[in-house]
Amino acid sequence: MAEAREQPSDLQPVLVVIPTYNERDNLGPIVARLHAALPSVHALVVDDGSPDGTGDLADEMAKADERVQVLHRTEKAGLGAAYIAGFNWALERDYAVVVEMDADGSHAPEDLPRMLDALADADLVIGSRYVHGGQTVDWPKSRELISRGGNLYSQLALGVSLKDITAGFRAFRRGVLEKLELDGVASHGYCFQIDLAWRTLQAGFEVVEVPITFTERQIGESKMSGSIVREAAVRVGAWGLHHRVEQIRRVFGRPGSDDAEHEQPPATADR
Ligand SMILES: Nc1nc2c(ncn2[C@@H]2O[C@H](COP(=O)(O)OP(=O)(O)OP(=O)(O)O)[C@@H](O)[C@H]2O)c(=O)[nH]1
Ligand SMILES: [Mg+2]
Repeated sequence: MAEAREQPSDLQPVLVVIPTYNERDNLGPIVARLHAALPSVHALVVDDGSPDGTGDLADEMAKADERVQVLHRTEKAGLGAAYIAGFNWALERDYAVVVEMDADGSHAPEDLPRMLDALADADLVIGSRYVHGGQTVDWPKSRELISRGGNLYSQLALGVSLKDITAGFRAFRRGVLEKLELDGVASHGYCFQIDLAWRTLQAGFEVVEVPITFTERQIGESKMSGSIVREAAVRVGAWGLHHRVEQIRRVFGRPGSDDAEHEQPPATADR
């Protein structure tokens, strides 16, 4: 169990964004664990009108604890859109660090203090299942295969060495989110995670992976689907192709035009 402690002053205050869709049974326990591990962090629940009343529960929690805030959105618009809304909410306030964390218990809040420590020497810290010391618990082999396949595909397509670019447990320094053009991010499912990591690397920021223990959700339903996998495959392939074309253009002294891939952030660094 991680001990409760304070973060360096330039890494405070911290906002943990928790997107929810039908997580009524998971939300209370995960926020309690978060505050046991890190009493001073704030949590923002971004709920997309969950039919099971997760949003109402979040309101009750917010009433009882000033560290909890809620952002209600009217319809299920995907994980990516929920995070972008949460990031914009954070940037309108004075948060120095913004964390992504699932509500389903897969991301252990007890791992977060180590991740925030690593942020002292990084701009983005990714909680990684696939670096030394990282692990998955109770995850069906089929899901791990999709996850590992998605990572290998991303490594090959984008030429990055991150071991877990699809991971959704992350801590960003505020400056990263300010620099990335968040309104141009259209990815929905776990492609959103690849998208943000890729944009962060392209902008020249330091990205570090810290080992975590990822545990299969115990309660509730996964929102993972075939269309989420297809979205990632198509988009990541297109980004990789665009990146390679830009590299070739640079070698031959012909800087590319901006209209080649309208969603692509400008490449300011080669990683
Ligand atoms: N606000 C909002 N939250 C969502 C949406 N889709 C998923 N989430 C939340 O995002 C987090 C991750 O979703 P999961 O269904 O666990 O998806 P996953 O972690 O990729 O898949 P599993 O590994 O199967 O759990 C959970 O807290 C969900 O409740 C959405 O459309 N809107
Ligand atoms: Mg999950």
